[in-house]
Amino acid sequence: MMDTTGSTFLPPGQSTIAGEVDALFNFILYASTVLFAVVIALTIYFVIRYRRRGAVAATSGKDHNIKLEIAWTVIPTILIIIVFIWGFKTYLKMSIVPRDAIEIKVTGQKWFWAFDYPEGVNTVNELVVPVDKPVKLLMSSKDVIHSFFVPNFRIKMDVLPNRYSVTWFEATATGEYNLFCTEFCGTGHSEMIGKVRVVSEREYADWLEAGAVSGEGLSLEEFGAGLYTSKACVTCHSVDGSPGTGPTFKNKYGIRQVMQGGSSVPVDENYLRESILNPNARVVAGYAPVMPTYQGVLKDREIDALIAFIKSLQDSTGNSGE
Ligand code: HEC
Ligand SMILES: [Cu+2]
Repeated sequence: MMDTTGSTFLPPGQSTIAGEVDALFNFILYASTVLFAVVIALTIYFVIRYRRRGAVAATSGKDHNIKLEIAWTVIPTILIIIVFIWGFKTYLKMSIVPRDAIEIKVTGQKWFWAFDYPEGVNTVNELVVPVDKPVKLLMSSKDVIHSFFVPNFRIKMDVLPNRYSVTWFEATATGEYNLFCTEFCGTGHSEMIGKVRVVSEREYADWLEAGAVSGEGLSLEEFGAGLYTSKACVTCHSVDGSPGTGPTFKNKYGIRQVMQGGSSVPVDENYLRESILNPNARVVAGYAPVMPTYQGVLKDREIDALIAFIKSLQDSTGNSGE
C-alpha cells in the first residue's frame, strides 16, 4: 500500500496522476486563500484608516503609484502563467494514453456501467484491473450523458451517446474503490454506483481466465442470485414484493402479466427471456419503458441463471404453473 492520505476534499489518491492533480489543486486553493485574506484585510484597514472624520480635507494629491500598479499587475499574471503551464502539463499527462495500456470498453446506460474486456469477459458495475498497469477506458453511452468518476484516481470524464470519450489511469495500490456517475441522468442516477477492484497482476490473469463470473460450481439458481445484484437488476426489481422502478420478481413465474394496452401474457421462460433481451417489445402495464436491453451484456448461461433465480422466488404455495 502506498502511504497516501485523503483531504477534506477527496479520499486518498491511488493513481499515478493523483499526486499531481492534488498538488495543483492545493496550490490554487492556498494561493486563492492568501489573496483573499490580503484583499479582505486591506479593505478593512482602508475602511477604518480613511473613514470620514469631520470636514472633508483636501486630498494629498497622491492618486497614483507606479510601483504598486506594476506589483498588482505582474504578481497575478505570474500566478496565472504558473497555473496555466502546470495545468496544461498535467492535462496532457491525463489525456495521452500510454501505448502499453490495457483497453477496456465502458458503456454507461440508465443506470449501470458495463465493462467489456478484450479477452471477451464482461462485467456490470465492477471494473477489475491490475495494479501498476495503465488502463485505457474507451467509453460511450447507450442513452443520455453519464460521467465516469473514480475519486481515488482523480479521474472524471463525460460519457456520451453517439461518440467515444477516452480516459486512462494507472492504479498504485490494490483495493476496492468507488465509481460514481456524476452527471444527473434520471431517477436512478444515485444508484448508478460501481466499484473498481484493483488486484495483483497474477490475480487479474486468474480472474480473466475464469471468465469473470462463470458461475462454475454453483447451481443456476445461486448463480442467478449473484447476477441479480452484479448485473444491477437489483436497482429496479425487488425480490420481496416491494415496488420499484420495475415490477418485483416475487411470485412472478406462472402468473399472467397485464401489458400496456390491456393484453396479458403468461410469464414463462420465453417471456422472461424476451423481457431481459428486448424489454420494450412488451411493456408491463403501469410501468415506464425504462429497462435497458441486456442484449450483448448477458451470456446465454447468465440469462438461464437469472430465469432460474426468478422462478425460485415463489411462496411455497405460489407455484401455480400456467
Ligand atoms: C433501470 C431499471 C431496470 C433495470 C436495471 C432492470 N430492469 Fe427489468 N424492468 C424494468 C421496468 C421498468 C420493467 C417494466 C416495464 C417493461 O416491461 O419493460 C421491467 C420488466 C422486467 C421484466 C418483466 C417483469 C414482469 O413483471 O412482467 C423482467 C423479467 C425483467 N425486467 C428482468 C430484469 C432483469 C433480469 C434485470 C437484470 C439483468 C433487469 N430486469 C434490470 C426496469 C429495469
Ligand atoms: Cu449516469
